[in-house]
Amino acid sequence: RIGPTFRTSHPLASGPVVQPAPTVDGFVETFLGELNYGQGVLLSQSTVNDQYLALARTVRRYLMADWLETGARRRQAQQKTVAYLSAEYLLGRQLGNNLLATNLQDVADAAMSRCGIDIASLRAQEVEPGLGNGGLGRLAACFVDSLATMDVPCIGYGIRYEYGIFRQTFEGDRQVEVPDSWLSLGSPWEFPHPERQVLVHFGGRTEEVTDENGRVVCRWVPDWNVVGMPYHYMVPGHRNGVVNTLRLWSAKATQAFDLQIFNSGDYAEAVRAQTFAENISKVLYPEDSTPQGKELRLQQQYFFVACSLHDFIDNTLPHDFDLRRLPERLVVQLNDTHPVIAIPELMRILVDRKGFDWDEAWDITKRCFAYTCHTLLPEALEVWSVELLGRLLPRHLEIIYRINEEFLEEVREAFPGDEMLVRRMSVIAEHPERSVRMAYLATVAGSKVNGVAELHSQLLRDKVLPDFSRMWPDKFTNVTNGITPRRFVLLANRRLSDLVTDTIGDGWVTDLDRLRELEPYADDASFRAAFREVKQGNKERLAALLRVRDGLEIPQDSMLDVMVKRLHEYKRQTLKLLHIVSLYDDVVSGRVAAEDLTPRTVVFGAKAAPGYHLAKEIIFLVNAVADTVNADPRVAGRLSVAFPANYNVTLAEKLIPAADLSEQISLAGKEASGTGNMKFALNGALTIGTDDGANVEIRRLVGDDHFFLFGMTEPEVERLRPGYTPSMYYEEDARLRSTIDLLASGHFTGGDRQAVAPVIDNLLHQDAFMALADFRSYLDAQERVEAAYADPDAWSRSAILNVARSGFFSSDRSMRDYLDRIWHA
Ligand code: 4GP
Repeated sequence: RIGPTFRTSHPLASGPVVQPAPTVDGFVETFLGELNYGQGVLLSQSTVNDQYLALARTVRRYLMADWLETGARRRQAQQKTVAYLSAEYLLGRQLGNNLLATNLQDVADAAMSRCGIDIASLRAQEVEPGLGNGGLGRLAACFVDSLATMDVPCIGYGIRYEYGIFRQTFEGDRQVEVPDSWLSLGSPWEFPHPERQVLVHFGGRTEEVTDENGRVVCRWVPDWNVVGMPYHYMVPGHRNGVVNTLRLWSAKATQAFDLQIFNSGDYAEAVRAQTFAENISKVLYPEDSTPQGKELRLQQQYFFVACSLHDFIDNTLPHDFDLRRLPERLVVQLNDTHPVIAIPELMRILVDRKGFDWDEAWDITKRCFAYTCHTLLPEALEVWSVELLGRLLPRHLEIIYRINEEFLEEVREAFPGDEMLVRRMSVIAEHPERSVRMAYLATVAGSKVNGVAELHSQLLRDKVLPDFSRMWPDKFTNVTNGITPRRFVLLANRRLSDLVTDTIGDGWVTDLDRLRELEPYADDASFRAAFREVKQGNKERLAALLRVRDGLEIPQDSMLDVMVKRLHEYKRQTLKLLHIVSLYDDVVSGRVAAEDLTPRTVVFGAKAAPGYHLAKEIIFLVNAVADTVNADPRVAGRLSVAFPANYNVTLAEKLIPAADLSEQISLAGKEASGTGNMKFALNGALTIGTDDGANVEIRRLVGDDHFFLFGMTEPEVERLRPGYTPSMYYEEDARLRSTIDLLASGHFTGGDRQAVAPVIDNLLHQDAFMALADFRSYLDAQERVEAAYADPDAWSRSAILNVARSGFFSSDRSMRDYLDRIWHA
């Protein structure tokens, strides 16, 4: 057990921790101390990296007292704790956020300039921890921020990947992935805790033995293990004295190397076991909405889940805690299926290690878990082959079998005589290979199952898990996603924040519904002018950044039209591309005079999973079109396309506040929620979007007049699906035909028709996400956008109303919904 080993009556032993003075003098003194004593350098000799590390450690000091105090208070109070289990946290840079949380921005600016340092260069030095792929990982980061701001006891558990999401570069317009060594220059925000290490087992077999009470019990005899080493990260609430903890696990070998083999000279063999073990937390799988059935991935999942449950049960609860009361103290939120192996793990802990009988253990387990689903793509629902799961976790497979057996008995009782139903609902799929359906396991065991937007939750009930929702209607609920206004408005958009605060006060930062108070100002000409100035300032900031970061020129007086998200067919970057080509085609074919085109700059940001071939072809094509369009004098000043590489949280913070138009154009029924859509609306962009995910709720809140809706609805998509023939749209729509012909001609690829064939062939002959069917409607909506943009006053009025009416999308509200509907914490 881990507990205090140090006993003294000295009054300072149990705090309070002395915090440096929040003054410029106090800050300078602490900073120089960190530089001298932490980095071991003098200011005059220090590098930018030294200074960044010292600055980060200085900021840390201002959080430390609150962190220790929050921990002590939580231990005392013994409240129910939310364990948020997530394989991904896409945190973004920490320095700016932590300066904001401590309200030290201005002090730090002044302190650095007193030291002759440009703080902007230190901010730029931080490499963001990209420990996630996209929406799901960023959502987890927003949620832990909100929970700290709301003072909810929460521990975020996850994996400390040594390499996060790859760094994207372009070579010859094609995506090339470079490892993201985010730790290489030091990581000042983490605290390793080797004394809290956990041993995690894998492999082997199970056997039955008789315990000391004469009962026959099952025992797992594993054949290898690794050590989980926790790193703690501070999660500060917004200026409320609360600092929660994010605990990320790193895998280490139990033995660094075999000395005997080393001495015999076989160095590679001597460290083989170490390399093998440490591979577990080496790298994030760069997949988004498409899990990979890889052994290492299952190892990662079990690894962090086993560490986390052990950490909570054995190292966080009081040692004499009565585990029958576990559901009063713990609720585990499963962020998608990645941590679902926690369910049999808790059963194993309770039955095999703590001696509970099965029924009691199952009752406890069911009350501890809840599951969030983040997708509607059937191929994205994780399954693990029985062969693999049994080989890696033989005891867990046995437990899953028994859970399933008892569950199917329940199904038979509830719906007698329906063996088809039993087969459909079984946690074990028989085809194409015997495997465990992790979403089903989560649904069987979870006390609640939620989708992430109203439409998604409805489709989850009706389409993805219909049998389960018939059996347990009350188990299903919705919690619409949200985003933290701290990072995505206050930090990312200081100009807008100042304007809002000057107008309605600063209460909105932790009570985002108060943005409603801005509504009357939409009709105030001077407010609208100030709002436009904010947008213009943000555009200039973006232009300056992209010039330096990517060598890209963003024309100033043009509509900034932004599509940033993972590259996925269902999100339909190709539809946006068709739109660009059609505008370009209009001009070069002479149908439209260039002067009649609304000046527009389209910005893309997107990473493709390295193994997703078609997505990478789409990236290539976007780049090729961008090159041609940007170089063509016929559209100069009217149409340009920018595709900065390596879209990440840091870039999002600069891009989103500058946007005029937000592209949310997925095929209806495919995007579970989206969260980028919320960030844009809150920063005063208007949305052009389909009736999908949270777009539905955004449109309802901001109003039809301030949202550009297009495309089929989900039921229309389903009706069209059988026999869908994309080439028909090509034949029948001259504008579409001309657009596709121009693309296919090789005009954008130096005459190379082969280079465009993969995307064009797919569109014409498959088009699984029906871009061609929605093309016409999309173009019409874009024309409405142009007409609206031509009236700056009306446009800014709409933009202001978007801000004022989007307060619902605060992740603070999402957390309240989780608390009310699921956690009851
Ligand atoms: C994403 C969904 O695609 C997105 O609609 C949603 O907003 C987000 O989760 C958060 O709920 N899914 C993933 C994934 O990122 O990896 O499945």
